[in-house]
Amino acid sequence: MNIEKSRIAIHNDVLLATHQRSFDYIAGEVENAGDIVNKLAAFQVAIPSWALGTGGTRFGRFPGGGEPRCLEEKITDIGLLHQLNQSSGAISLHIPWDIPSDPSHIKALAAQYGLRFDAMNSNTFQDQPGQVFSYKFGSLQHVNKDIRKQAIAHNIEVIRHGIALGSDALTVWLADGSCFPGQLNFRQAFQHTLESLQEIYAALPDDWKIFVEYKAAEPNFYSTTVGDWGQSLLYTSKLGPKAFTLVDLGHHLPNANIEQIVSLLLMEGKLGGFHFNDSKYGDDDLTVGSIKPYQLFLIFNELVEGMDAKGMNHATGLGWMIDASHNVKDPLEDLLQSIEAIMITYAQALLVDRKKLAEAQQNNDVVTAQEVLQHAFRTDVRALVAAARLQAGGALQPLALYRTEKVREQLIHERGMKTVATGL
Ligand code: PSV
Ligand code: MN
Ligand code: MN
Repeated sequence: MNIEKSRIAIHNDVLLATHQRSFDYIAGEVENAGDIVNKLAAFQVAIPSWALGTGGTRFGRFPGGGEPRCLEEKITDIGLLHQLNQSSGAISLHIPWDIPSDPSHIKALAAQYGLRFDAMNSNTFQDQPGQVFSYKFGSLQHVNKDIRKQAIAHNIEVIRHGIALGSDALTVWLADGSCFPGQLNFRQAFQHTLESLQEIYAALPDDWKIFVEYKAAEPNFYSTTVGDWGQSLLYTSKLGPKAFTLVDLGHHLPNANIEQIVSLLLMEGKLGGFHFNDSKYGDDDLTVGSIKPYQLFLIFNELVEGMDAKGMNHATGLGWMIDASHNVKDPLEDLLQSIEAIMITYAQALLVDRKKLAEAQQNNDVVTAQEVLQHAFRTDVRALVAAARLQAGGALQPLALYRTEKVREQLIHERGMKTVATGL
Protein backbone atom coordinates (compact mmCIF):
# COMPACT_ATOMS: atom_id res chain seq x y z
CA MET A 1 0.00 0.00 0.00
CA ASN A 2 0.94 3.65 -0.40
CA ILE A 3 -0.04 7.00 1.04
CA GLU A 4 -0.69 8.95 -2.12
CA LYS A 5 1.01 12.32 -2.54
CA SER A 6 -2.40 13.87 -3.21
CA ARG A 7 -3.65 12.71 0.22
CA ILE A 8 -0.62 14.30 1.87
CA ALA A 9 -1.22 17.52 -0.09
CA ILE A 10 -4.89 17.71 1.00
CA HIS A 11 -3.87 17.11 4.63
CA ASN A 12 -1.20 19.83 4.42
CA ASP A 13 -3.54 22.34 2.76
CA VAL A 14 -5.98 22.09 5.64
CA LEU A 15 -3.25 22.68 8.23
CA LEU A 16 -1.14 25.17 6.33
CA ALA A 17 -2.44 28.47 7.75
CA THR A 18 -2.08 27.30 11.36
CA HIS A 19 1.35 25.89 10.65
CA GLN A 20 2.50 29.10 8.99
CA ARG A 21 1.49 31.14 12.05
CA SER A 22 3.55 28.90 14.37
CA PHE A 23 6.44 28.85 11.93
CA ASP A 24 6.53 32.63 11.54
CA TYR A 25 6.63 32.99 15.30
CA ILE A 26 9.57 30.61 15.84
CA ALA A 27 11.39 31.86 12.75
CA GLY A 28 11.29 35.31 14.32
CA GLU A 29 12.65 34.01 17.60
CA VAL A 30 15.66 31.95 16.40
CA GLU A 31 18.61 32.69 14.18
CA ASN A 32 18.91 30.84 10.86
CA ALA A 33 15.53 29.08 10.87
CA GLY A 34 16.02 28.20 7.19
CA ASP A 35 19.37 26.60 7.90
CA ILE A 36 17.87 24.53 10.75
CA VAL A 37 15.00 23.40 8.52
CA ASN A 38 17.49 22.26 5.85
CA LYS A 39 19.51 20.29 8.40
CA LEU A 40 16.34 18.64 9.73
CA ALA A 41 15.20 17.74 6.22
CA ALA A 42 18.54 16.05 5.51
CA PHE A 43 18.53 14.04 8.75
CA GLN A 44 17.39 10.43 8.25
CA VAL A 45 16.95 7.77 10.91
CA ALA A 46 17.05 4.06 10.09
CA ILE A 47 14.13 1.93 11.19
CA PRO A 48 14.93 -1.55 12.51
CA SER A 49 13.14 -4.34 10.72
CA TRP A 50 12.36 -5.93 14.09
CA ALA A 51 10.41 -2.95 15.45
CA LEU A 52 7.50 -3.27 13.03
CA GLY A 53 5.66 -5.93 14.98
CA THR A 54 4.47 -6.07 18.57
CA GLY A 55 7.47 -7.22 20.59
CA GLY A 56 5.77 -8.43 23.73
CA THR A 57 7.66 -9.47 26.83
CA ARG A 58 8.73 -12.85 28.15
CA PHE A 59 5.33 -12.95 29.88
CA GLY A 60 3.20 -12.57 26.82
CA ARG A 61 2.51 -10.87 23.56
CA PHE A 62 -0.61 -9.06 22.38
CA PRO A 63 -0.31 -8.63 18.61
CA GLY A 64 -2.30 -5.82 17.08
CA GLY A 65 -2.87 -7.22 13.59
CA GLY A 66 -1.67 -6.28 10.13
CA GLU A 67 1.97 -6.82 11.08
CA PRO A 68 4.46 -7.50 8.28
CA ARG A 69 4.89 -11.20 7.55
CA CYS A 70 7.97 -11.01 5.36
CA LEU A 71 10.81 -8.70 4.40
CA GLU A 72 8.82 -7.16 1.54
CA GLU A 73 6.05 -6.16 3.95
CA LYS A 74 8.58 -4.73 6.41
CA ILE A 75 9.93 -2.56 3.61
CA THR A 76 6.39 -1.47 2.79
CA ASP A 77 5.82 -0.45 6.43
CA ILE A 78 8.99 1.62 6.54
CA GLY A 79 8.08 3.07 3.15
CA LEU A 80 4.77 4.24 4.66
CA LEU A 81 6.58 5.88 7.57
CA HIS A 82 8.93 7.60 5.14
CA GLN A 83 6.04 8.84 2.98
CA LEU A 84 4.52 10.38 6.10
CA ASN A 85 7.59 12.01 7.65
CA GLN A 86 10.34 11.93 4.98
CA SER A 87 12.80 11.19 7.82
CA SER A 88 12.82 7.39 7.86
CA GLY A 89 14.73 6.77 4.65
CA ALA A 90 16.69 3.72 5.77
CA ILE A 91 16.16 0.21 7.06
CA SER A 92 18.37 -1.85 9.35
CA LEU A 93 18.09 -5.61 8.83
CA HIS A 94 18.71 -8.48 11.23
CA ILE A 95 20.01 -11.77 9.83
CA PRO A 96 18.69 -14.50 9.78
CA TRP A 97 15.31 -12.87 10.59
CA ASP A 98 15.43 -10.94 7.30
CA ILE A 99 17.36 -13.09 4.83
CA PRO A 100 16.63 -11.65 1.37
CA SER A 101 15.91 -14.56 -0.97
CA ASP A 102 16.26 -12.27 -3.98
CA PRO A 103 18.49 -9.31 -3.05
CA SER A 104 18.06 -7.39 -6.30
CA HIS A 105 14.26 -7.55 -5.97
CA ILE A 106 14.49 -6.40 -2.32
CA LYS A 107 16.88 -3.62 -3.26
CA ALA A 108 14.58 -2.45 -6.06
CA LEU A 109 11.54 -2.50 -3.75
CA ALA A 110 13.38 -0.42 -1.14
CA ALA A 111 14.51 2.01 -3.83
CA GLN A 112 10.88 2.47 -4.92
CA TYR A 113 10.18 3.82 -1.45
CA GLY A 114 13.40 5.87 -1.38
CA LEU A 115 14.95 3.62 1.28
CA ARG A 116 18.57 2.55 1.63
CA PHE A 117 20.01 -0.27 3.70
CA ASP A 118 21.68 0.87 6.88
CA ALA A 119 23.83 -1.31 9.16
CA MET A 120 23.24 -5.07 8.97
CA ASN A 121 22.85 -6.88 12.31
CA SER A 122 24.18 -10.37 12.97
CA ASN A 123 22.56 -12.75 15.42
CA THR A 124 24.59 -15.16 17.51
CA PHE A 125 22.33 -14.81 20.54
CA GLN A 126 19.78 -17.39 19.39
CA ASP A 127 20.13 -20.90 18.02
CA GLN A 128 18.61 -21.32 14.58
CA PRO A 129 17.00 -24.49 13.19
CA GLY A 130 19.63 -26.75 11.65
CA GLN A 131 22.53 -24.97 13.34
CA VAL A 132 25.36 -27.37 14.28
CA PHE A 133 26.58 -25.80 17.55
CA SER A 134 24.64 -24.01 20.28
CA TYR A 135 25.34 -20.47 21.54
CA LYS A 136 24.14 -21.33 25.04
CA PHE A 137 27.58 -20.48 26.44
CA GLY A 138 28.44 -17.70 24.05
CA SER A 139 29.52 -17.25 20.45
CA LEU A 140 32.63 -15.20 19.61
CA GLN A 141 33.92 -15.74 23.18
CA HIS A 142 33.24 -19.48 23.30
CA VAL A 143 35.79 -21.84 24.85
CA ASN A 144 35.29 -24.16 21.85
CA LYS A 145 37.04 -22.97 18.70
CA ASP A 146 34.52 -24.68 16.38
CA ILE A 147 31.71 -22.67 17.93
CA ARG A 148 33.67 -19.46 17.54
CA LYS A 149 34.28 -20.40 13.89
CA GLN A 150 30.56 -20.94 13.31
CA ALA A 151 29.78 -17.49 14.76
CA ILE A 152 32.53 -15.86 12.68
CA ALA A 153 31.20 -17.51 9.53
CA HIS A 154 27.70 -16.22 10.32
CA ASN A 155 28.97 -12.64 10.62
CA ILE A 156 30.82 -12.96 7.31
CA GLU A 157 27.62 -14.25 5.72
CA VAL A 158 25.80 -11.17 7.06
CA ILE A 159 28.41 -8.94 5.41
CA ARG A 160 27.75 -10.78 2.13
CA HIS A 161 24.00 -10.17 2.39
CA GLY A 162 24.76 -6.52 3.14
CA ILE A 163 27.02 -6.15 0.11
CA ALA A 164 24.24 -7.48 -2.11
CA LEU A 165 21.85 -4.86 -0.72
CA GLY A 166 24.22 -1.90 -0.80
CA SER A 167 24.72 -1.62 2.96
CA ASP A 168 28.10 -0.52 4.27
CA ALA A 169 28.15 -1.46 7.95
CA LEU A 170 27.87 -4.46 10.24
CA THR A 171 26.58 -4.12 13.79
CA VAL A 172 27.72 -6.83 16.17
CA TRP A 173 25.83 -7.14 19.41
CA LEU A 174 26.92 -10.10 21.51
CA ALA A 175 24.90 -11.69 24.29
CA ASP A 176 28.19 -13.34 25.33
CA GLY A 177 29.06 -13.25 29.00
CA SER A 178 28.42 -15.35 32.08
CA CYS A 179 25.64 -15.88 34.55
CA PHE A 180 27.70 -16.85 37.60
CA PRO A 181 31.09 -16.03 39.14
CA GLY A 182 33.70 -18.55 38.10
CA GLN A 183 31.90 -19.52 34.89
CA LEU A 184 34.31 -17.58 32.66
CA ASN A 185 37.92 -16.61 32.57
CA PHE A 186 37.42 -12.92 31.74
CA ARG A 187 40.77 -12.46 29.98
CA GLN A 188 40.32 -15.58 27.90
CA ALA A 189 36.77 -14.56 26.94
CA PHE A 190 38.07 -11.13 25.91
CA GLN A 191 40.95 -12.56 23.86
CA HIS A 192 38.70 -15.08 22.11
CA THR A 193 36.21 -12.35 21.29
CA LEU A 194 38.94 -10.06 20.01
CA GLU A 195 40.42 -12.77 17.78
CA SER A 196 36.97 -13.61 16.43
CA LEU A 197 36.22 -9.94 15.74
CA GLN A 198 39.60 -9.63 13.99
CA GLU A 199 38.60 -12.41 11.57
CA ILE A 200 35.29 -10.67 10.88
CA TYR A 201 37.09 -7.34 10.47
CA ALA A 202 39.40 -8.92 7.90
CA ALA A 203 36.34 -9.83 5.81
CA LEU A 204 34.98 -6.24 5.72
CA PRO A 205 35.09 -4.54 2.33
CA ASP A 206 37.30 -1.42 2.21
CA ASP A 207 34.41 1.02 2.46
CA TRP A 208 32.61 -0.84 5.27
CA LYS A 209 32.49 -0.18 9.01
CA ILE A 210 31.95 -2.52 11.92
CA PHE A 211 29.98 -1.25 14.93
CA VAL A 212 30.59 -3.02 18.24
CA GLU A 213 27.53 -2.54 20.44
CA TYR A 214 27.90 -2.83 24.22
CA LYS A 215 25.31 -3.71 26.84
CA ALA A 216 25.65 -3.86 30.62
CA ALA A 217 23.54 -6.97 31.25
CA GLU A 218 20.89 -9.30 29.86
CA PRO A 219 20.70 -12.11 28.94
CA ASN A 220 23.80 -12.72 31.05
CA PHE A 221 23.49 -11.30 34.53
CA TYR A 222 26.94 -11.67 36.06
CA SER A 223 29.30 -10.50 33.30
CA THR A 224 28.98 -9.35 29.71
CA THR A 225 31.99 -9.62 27.43
CA VAL A 226 31.21 -6.31 25.68
CA GLY A 227 29.60 -4.81 28.78
CA ASP A 228 30.33 -1.11 28.52
CA TRP A 229 31.81 1.59 26.33
CA GLY A 230 35.30 0.99 27.74
CA GLN A 231 35.29 -2.61 26.65
CA SER A 232 33.80 -1.77 23.27
CA LEU A 233 36.44 0.94 22.80
CA LEU A 234 39.19 -1.56 23.65
CA TYR A 235 37.94 -3.89 20.93
CA THR A 236 37.39 -1.16 18.33
CA SER A 237 40.78 0.43 19.03
CA LYS A 238 42.57 -2.89 18.65
CA LEU A 239 40.60 -3.78 15.52
CA GLY A 240 41.49 -0.69 13.49
CA PRO A 241 40.11 2.36 11.68
CA LYS A 242 37.00 0.66 10.32
CA ALA A 243 35.79 -0.29 13.82
CA PHE A 244 33.55 1.97 15.93
CA THR A 245 31.57 1.82 19.14
CA LEU A 246 27.78 1.82 18.91
CA VAL A 247 25.77 3.44 21.71
CA ASP A 248 22.35 1.96 22.45
CA LEU A 249 20.74 4.35 24.93
CA GLY A 250 19.19 1.50 26.93
CA HIS A 251 22.42 -0.44 27.45
CA HIS A 252 23.90 1.44 30.41
CA LEU A 253 23.88 0.92 34.14
CA PRO A 254 21.38 3.25 35.88
CA ASN A 255 22.31 6.95 35.94
CA ALA A 256 25.24 6.57 33.53
CA ASN A 257 26.25 9.91 32.04
CA ILE A 258 25.62 8.93 28.43
CA GLU A 259 26.27 12.43 27.07
CA GLN A 260 29.80 12.35 28.49
CA ILE A 261 30.43 8.91 26.98
CA VAL A 262 29.21 10.21 23.62
CA SER A 263 31.38 13.31 23.82
CA LEU A 264 34.57 11.34 24.51
CA LEU A 265 33.92 8.62 21.92
CA LEU A 266 33.28 11.33 19.34
CA MET A 267 36.45 13.17 20.35
CA GLU A 268 38.43 9.95 19.83
CA GLY A 269 36.87 9.37 16.41
CA LYS A 270 35.44 6.08 17.67
CA LEU A 271 31.71 6.84 17.87
CA GLY A 272 29.97 4.86 15.15
CA GLY A 273 26.33 5.46 15.75
CA PHE A 274 23.25 5.07 17.87
CA HIS A 275 20.40 2.82 18.74
CA PHE A 276 17.83 5.33 19.98
CA ASN A 277 15.19 4.33 22.51
CA ASP A 278 14.28 5.28 26.07
CA SER A 279 14.11 3.44 29.36
CA LYS A 280 13.32 3.76 33.01
CA TYR A 281 14.76 0.54 34.43
CA GLY A 282 16.93 -1.40 31.99
CA ASP A 283 16.95 -2.12 28.27
CA ASP A 284 13.27 -1.16 28.12
CA ASP A 285 13.30 -0.18 24.41
CA LEU A 286 10.58 2.43 24.96
CA THR A 287 9.64 5.26 22.60
CA VAL A 288 12.49 7.74 22.13
CA GLY A 289 12.07 10.78 24.39
CA SER A 290 9.17 9.29 26.34
CA ILE A 291 10.94 9.06 29.71
CA LYS A 292 14.09 11.21 29.76
CA PRO A 293 13.80 13.90 27.06
CA TYR A 294 16.35 16.19 28.75
CA GLN A 295 18.96 13.42 28.69
CA LEU A 296 18.31 12.98 24.97
CA PHE A 297 18.75 16.72 24.50
CA LEU A 298 22.06 16.70 26.38
CA ILE A 299 23.26 13.84 24.14
CA PHE A 300 22.30 15.75 20.99
CA ASN A 301 23.94 18.85 22.42
CA GLU A 302 27.25 16.93 22.64
CA LEU A 303 26.72 15.47 19.18
CA VAL A 304 26.15 18.82 17.51
CA GLU A 305 29.04 20.47 19.37
CA GLY A 306 31.43 17.56 18.78
CA MET A 307 30.51 17.00 15.14
CA ASP A 308 30.77 20.70 14.34
CA ALA A 309 34.19 20.83 16.04
CA LYS A 310 35.33 18.05 13.71
CA GLY A 311 33.59 19.44 10.64
CA MET A 312 31.39 16.34 10.35
CA ASN A 313 28.16 16.27 8.37
CA HIS A 314 25.35 15.70 10.90
CA ALA A 315 23.25 13.61 8.55
CA THR A 316 25.94 11.26 7.26
CA GLY A 317 28.72 11.39 9.85
CA LEU A 318 27.27 8.72 12.15
CA GLY A 319 24.80 5.82 11.95
CA TRP A 320 21.40 6.95 13.27
CA MET A 321 19.10 4.06 14.11
CA ILE A 322 16.15 3.29 16.35
CA ASP A 323 16.06 0.13 18.45
CA ALA A 324 12.66 -0.09 20.07
CA SER A 325 9.98 -2.58 20.94
CA HIS A 326 6.25 -2.08 21.33
CA ASN A 327 3.98 -3.92 23.69
CA VAL A 328 0.91 -1.73 23.97
CA LYS A 329 1.09 0.64 21.00
CA ASP A 330 0.69 0.30 17.26
CA PRO A 331 4.36 -0.11 16.23
CA LEU A 332 4.07 2.32 13.30
CA GLU A 333 2.49 5.01 15.47
CA ASP A 334 5.20 4.45 18.04
CA LEU A 335 7.94 4.81 15.42
CA LEU A 336 6.38 8.06 14.18
CA GLN A 337 6.55 9.32 17.77
CA SER A 338 10.18 8.23 18.12
CA ILE A 339 11.25 9.97 14.92
CA GLU A 340 9.40 13.12 15.94
CA ALA A 341 11.19 13.07 19.31
CA ILE A 342 14.58 12.70 17.60
CA MET A 343 13.88 15.57 15.20
CA ILE A 344 12.61 17.87 17.96
CA THR A 345 15.66 17.16 20.08
CA TYR A 346 18.08 17.61 17.20
CA ALA A 347 16.44 20.97 16.40
CA GLN A 348 16.73 22.08 20.03
CA ALA A 349 20.42 21.14 20.09
CA LEU A 350 20.95 23.23 16.94
CA LEU A 351 19.52 26.22 18.84
CA VAL A 352 22.11 26.19 21.63
CA ASP A 353 24.01 29.47 21.75
CA ARG A 354 27.50 27.94 21.50
CA LYS A 355 29.36 31.20 21.90
CA LYS A 356 27.49 32.15 25.05
CA LEU A 357 27.92 28.64 26.46
CA ALA A 358 31.68 28.65 25.81
CA GLU A 359 31.99 32.07 27.49
CA ALA A 360 30.00 30.89 30.50
CA GLN A 361 32.21 27.81 30.76
CA GLN A 362 35.35 29.94 30.51
CA ASN A 363 34.09 32.23 33.29
CA ASN A 364 32.84 29.38 35.48
CA ASP A 365 29.39 30.97 35.21
CA VAL A 366 27.44 27.84 36.02
CA VAL A 367 24.08 29.60 36.13
CA THR A 368 24.43 31.05 32.63
CA ALA A 369 25.66 27.72 31.25
CA GLN A 370 22.53 26.03 32.57
CA GLU A 371 20.31 28.87 31.30
CA VAL A 372 21.76 28.55 27.79
CA LEU A 373 21.04 24.82 27.62
CA GLN A 374 17.61 25.02 29.19
CA HIS A 375 16.57 27.94 27.02
CA ALA A 376 17.16 25.76 23.94
CA PHE A 377 15.51 22.73 25.53
CA ARG A 378 12.43 24.73 26.50
CA THR A 379 11.94 26.21 23.04
CA ASP A 380 8.97 24.82 21.13
CA VAL A 381 10.56 23.80 17.82
CA ARG A 382 7.72 21.69 16.49
CA ALA A 383 6.96 24.14 13.70
CA LEU A 384 10.58 23.91 12.48
CA VAL A 385 10.33 20.12 12.36
CA ALA A 386 6.98 20.33 10.56
CA ALA A 387 8.44 22.85 8.09
CA ALA A 388 11.25 20.39 7.28
CA ARG A 389 8.68 17.69 6.58
CA LEU A 390 6.64 20.03 4.42
CA GLN A 391 9.73 21.03 2.44
CA ALA A 392 10.63 17.36 1.86
CA GLY A 393 7.11 16.35 0.79
CA GLY A 394 5.95 14.79 4.03
CA ALA A 395 2.89 15.44 6.15
CA LEU A 396 2.59 18.35 8.58
CA GLN A 397 1.12 15.96 11.16
CA PRO A 398 2.18 12.39 10.27
CA LEU A 399 0.43 10.69 13.16
CA ALA A 400 -2.87 12.45 12.48
CA LEU A 401 -2.69 11.55 8.80
CA TYR A 402 -1.80 7.93 9.65
CA ARG A 403 -5.02 7.77 11.64
CA THR A 404 -7.32 9.59 9.23
CA GLU A 405 -6.01 7.47 6.35
CA LYS A 406 -6.77 4.39 8.50
CA VAL A 407 -3.41 2.85 7.63
CA ARG A 408 -3.52 0.15 10.31
CA GLU A 409 -7.06 -0.82 9.30
CA GLN A 410 -5.92 -1.17 5.68
CA LEU A 411 -2.91 -3.27 6.71
CA ILE A 412 -5.17 -5.54 8.74
CA HIS A 413 -7.48 -5.82 5.74
CA GLU A 414 -4.55 -6.80 3.47
CA ARG A 415 -2.61 -9.02 5.86
CA GLY A 416 -5.16 -10.23 8.35
CA MET A 417 -5.63 -9.85 12.07
CA LYS A 418 -3.52 -12.80 13.14
CA THR A 419 -0.09 -11.94 11.81
CA VAL A 420 3.21 -12.61 13.51
CA ALA A 421 6.00 -10.34 12.42
CA THR A 422 9.21 -12.24 11.80
CA GLY A 423 11.98 -11.54 14.27
CA LEU A 424 11.78 -11.23 18.04
C1 PSV B 1 20.17 -6.08 22.25
O1 PSV B 1 19.46 -5.74 23.41
C2 PSV B 1 19.85 -5.16 21.10
O2 PSV B 1 19.86 -3.82 21.54
C3 PSV B 1 20.76 -5.35 19.92
O3 PSV B 1 20.91 -4.19 19.18
C4 PSV B 1 20.02 -6.37 19.13
O4 PSV B 1 20.47 -6.53 17.84
C5 PSV B 1 18.62 -5.80 19.24
O5 PSV B 1 18.55 -5.42 20.61
C6 PSV B 1 17.51 -6.70 18.79
O6 PSV B 1 17.14 -7.60 19.74
MN1 MN C 1 20.49 -2.22 20.23
MN1 MN D 1 18.93 -3.58 23.44
